[in-house]
Amino acid sequence: MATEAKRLLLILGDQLSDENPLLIDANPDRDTLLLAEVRDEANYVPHNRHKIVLIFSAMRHFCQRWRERGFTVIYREFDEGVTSLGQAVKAAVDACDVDTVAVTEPGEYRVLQHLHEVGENLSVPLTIADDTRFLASRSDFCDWADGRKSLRMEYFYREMRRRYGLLLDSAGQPEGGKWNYDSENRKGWRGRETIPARPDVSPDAITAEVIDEVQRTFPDNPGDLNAFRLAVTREVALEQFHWFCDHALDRFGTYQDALAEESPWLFHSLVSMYINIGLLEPLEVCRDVEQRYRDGHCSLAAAEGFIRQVLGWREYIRGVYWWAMPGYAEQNTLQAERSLPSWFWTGDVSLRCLSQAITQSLDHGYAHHIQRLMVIGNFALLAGLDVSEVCEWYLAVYVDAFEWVELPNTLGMALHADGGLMASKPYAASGKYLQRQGDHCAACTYDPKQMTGGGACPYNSLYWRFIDRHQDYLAENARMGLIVGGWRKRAREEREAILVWAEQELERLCPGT
Ligand code: FAD
Ligand code: DLZ
Repeated sequence: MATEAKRLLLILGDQLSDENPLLIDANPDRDTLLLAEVRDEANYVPHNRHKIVLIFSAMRHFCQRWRERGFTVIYREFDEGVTSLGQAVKAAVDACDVDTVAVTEPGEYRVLQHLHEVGENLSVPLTIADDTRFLASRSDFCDWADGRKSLRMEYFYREMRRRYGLLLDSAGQPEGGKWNYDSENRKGWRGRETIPARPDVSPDAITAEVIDEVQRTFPDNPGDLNAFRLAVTREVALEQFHWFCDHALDRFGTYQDALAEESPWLFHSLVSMYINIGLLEPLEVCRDVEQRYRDGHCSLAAAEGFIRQVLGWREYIRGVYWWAMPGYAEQNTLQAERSLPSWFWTGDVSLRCLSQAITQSLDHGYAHHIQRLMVIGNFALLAGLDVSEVCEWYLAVYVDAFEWVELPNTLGMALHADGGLMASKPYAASGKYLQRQGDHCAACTYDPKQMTGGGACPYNSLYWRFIDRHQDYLAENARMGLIVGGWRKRAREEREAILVWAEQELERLCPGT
């Protein structure tokens, strides 16, 4: 009988799942695992320290788990000075007797290119397996997207609901008669409900050691590690998710778009980073939430809202990334090139909602969707901040940020730099929207009702500057045409006063080009 090939299995820092296709049929007598904390991955953007601790500590726990299962695991710690994944693979191939190297397809185009190069220079073949942890494969998405005039998420989502049988009634129709309950999920925050306190996760000895190392090695990166409270194992991530289902899910939908002074997370799940690095599986969280609804623990709108984010948005975003890369990263439809102001790295800006969203992003590596899209992203869109610089900032500061998910959300959804491939109109809004969604304005020095003059909310004049600047482009858009028409009908003096004020505010807030 032919002997089976001995494999070196490279597990990347965001592939820490027992469902990793390489591990499904792994055999401790034949296979060696390799995990490596490497300089290139840790330094390609100034990652939030929470993210580095999360990944390194989760990698070390994963290593321990697989060693306990009897596997040989080669683990390279950061202070060994390994520069790249390729260097780690080459050293492991040289050190052990393996016939082949296997890796699951990485989440980022950059890393895929690197692995192809690594494969060309190895003495043994390197194979790249499909990442089966996503619910739509890359080719599923291409089949759906190719030839379509527009890639609206809603239609993709309906197909995914049918395919996975989620929230369907006995006739295979959408539960409750509608596919989407988004209209019930837009309530603003007026501080009238109690937001449950999040349970802390105490760092264990491994995490404490990683925190110490990361404090020393990355002194200038953002992130207040005194507040590190993330799960680093599947068991604890599951506990966190169940806490969300028990205590926040029922109000998740209602306040999904709300902005609250007193809480960075309101009723959000805080599970993106765990799903993205493999501690939780996307299908298991959707099925669990569906069961909560069927058991009467939450409304249909809450369950549908959550499932739409994971089964719909998350899969769709990943599909768009691979479908449109590498050209996608270069797009800049609105020619946004103003330098990112330095307060993006300090939070020291006078707009209350913006300062709060940026500060918590830097300190904790977390902001919820509306903060990312309508507070920070909206400001960057209106101010015309440089697309690459904004994308790099998002990639750096959030614990859940990997390019496959960060780039389409930032470049496409928030900055409209892809010319509306995903969104039917730019997510541009004035201070009125921010006031409706939350209670920051009451604590802010600016007045959302005022357009110009000291004390006027800068989002207002910047909004009209944006409309004016891009009026020819926006007039072509069915959903923006009326707004452009209204702007053009205003008296010339009124428009000029707003534009002069907007320019002055822009120069004050974002000096430079
Ligand atoms: P919840 O609000 O509780 O939502 C539940 C889950 O749905 C999330 O955990 C996530 O897995 C999924 N989800 C929701 N919206 C999206 C979306 N648009 N794309 C992908 N998944 C989604 N998400 C990331 O995981 N990484 C990123 O780097 C990232 N960058 C973003 C940048 C911008 C400009 C915007 C507008 C959104 C970005 N998102 C990103 C999507 C979303 O904001 C986060 O997934 C969410 O805020 C994470 O918090 P949560 O787990 O509490 O999510
Ligand atoms: C994000 C990250 C960091 C900070 N460090 C490592 C690392 O040292 N080793 C590793 O295997 N992966 C790391 N990662 C995750 C990779 O960058 C990730 O695989 C790519 O972002 C592809 O999604």
